[in-house]
Amino acid sequence: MKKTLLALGMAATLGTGLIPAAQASATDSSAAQASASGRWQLVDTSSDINGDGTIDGVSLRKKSDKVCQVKVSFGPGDTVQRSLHSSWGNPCRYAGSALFDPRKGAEIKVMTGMGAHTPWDHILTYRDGKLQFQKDADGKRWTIDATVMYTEGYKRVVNRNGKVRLRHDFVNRKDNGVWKGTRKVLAYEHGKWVQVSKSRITRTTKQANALGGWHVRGFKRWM
Ligand SMILES: [Ca+2]
Repeated sequence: MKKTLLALGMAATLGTGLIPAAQASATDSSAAQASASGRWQLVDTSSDINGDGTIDGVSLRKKSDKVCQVKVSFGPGDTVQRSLHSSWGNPCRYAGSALFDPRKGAEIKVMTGMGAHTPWDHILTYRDGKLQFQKDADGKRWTIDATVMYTEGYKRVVNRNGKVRLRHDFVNRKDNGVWKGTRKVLAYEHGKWVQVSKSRITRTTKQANALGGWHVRGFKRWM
């Protein structure tokens, strides 16, 4: 197992990019959970970021107190990188990759800020030869939360028409264990997430706890 991961890591580092994505093993969790230092750190060797069917290497480094950098290696001499600016402490932590939008290639999530209990994430997607920001419908960064008084989360679903939708639920605790709030449903249209509906929701405490965090396969739930 270790040897396999090492081989994958080397392939990604060297940019050979020859291993089919379907055969790639899970991300090395110890590397993925480590915070980036000033030097490039390979954090993911199991994701296909550009959607060509082979795995790519994802690296992170904390360039400064306010800048986290992401680099993706596709092959020899073929890399792209992007700087992520933070005004919230810049933890610069890799939070996973996922088939998030409906297009080919995985999106990359990086935690670039942390409040008292609120993580702030950048999500990147590879488009037109560049790493581009994938923005929430109402902001550049994405956030979830969980406290005794409110909880917030995103869930990727496929609706009955086969379309990818992203649900954003936010609820506040009211009296008698009742939680009330809103559900916004986002669709990915013309290269961005747009809100297609908004409704009032009511949840029990157990249901409210369950909706908090990220519910997207490949993204860590709480960071
Ligand atoms: Ca690839």
